[in-house]
Amino acid sequence: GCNKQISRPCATNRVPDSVARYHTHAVGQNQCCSAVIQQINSPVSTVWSVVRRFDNPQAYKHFVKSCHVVDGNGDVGTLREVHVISGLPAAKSTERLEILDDERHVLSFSVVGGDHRLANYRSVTTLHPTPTGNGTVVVESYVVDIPPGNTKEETFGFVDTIVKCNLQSLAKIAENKFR
Ligand code: A9S
Repeated sequence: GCNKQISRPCATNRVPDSVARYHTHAVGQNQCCSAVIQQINSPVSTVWSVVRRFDNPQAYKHFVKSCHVVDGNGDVGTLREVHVISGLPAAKSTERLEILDDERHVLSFSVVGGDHRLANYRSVTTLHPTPTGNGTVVVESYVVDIPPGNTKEETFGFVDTIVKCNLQSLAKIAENKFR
């Protein structure tokens, strides 16, 4: 079978080219890719202090019950095992840190295992200061296989909802951090 990959920026028409380049994914024929954008009324340094903790996603991801680093010490290649709350069609996910750039504020991870249906999930999260410097724009894009039996629209619907929840929770936490 043919599984041609095309590289395209994923739903990031509203961001500048300098940002879109981090959100350009190789997307196979049975995959889909999308992006969620969230404005936060807190500086990049504050938001980054939460996002950069690959070992502590439960700080803002409500679906995460617990997380254990199973290999590595925080560098690229570090593996974490995430256990999720009940009620989701999954119990755990094994994830690999792909990018951690403290200067450009870029974090990326990929899903390498688990008992869920989001095979080959990979996301990239970038933070950008608003013109005043008092705020942050978060862009989170992802690419994932469309699970057998699901449509592209169902896949977007499911994943976009989770990512939006995570970023809204991130905004709440970052905005309350130093108050
Ligand atoms: O954790 C993230 O940043 C984003 C997503 C979409 C995570 C999804 C998830 O962890 C569940 C919440 C358990 C849902 C995975 C990998 C699979 C699911 O089915």
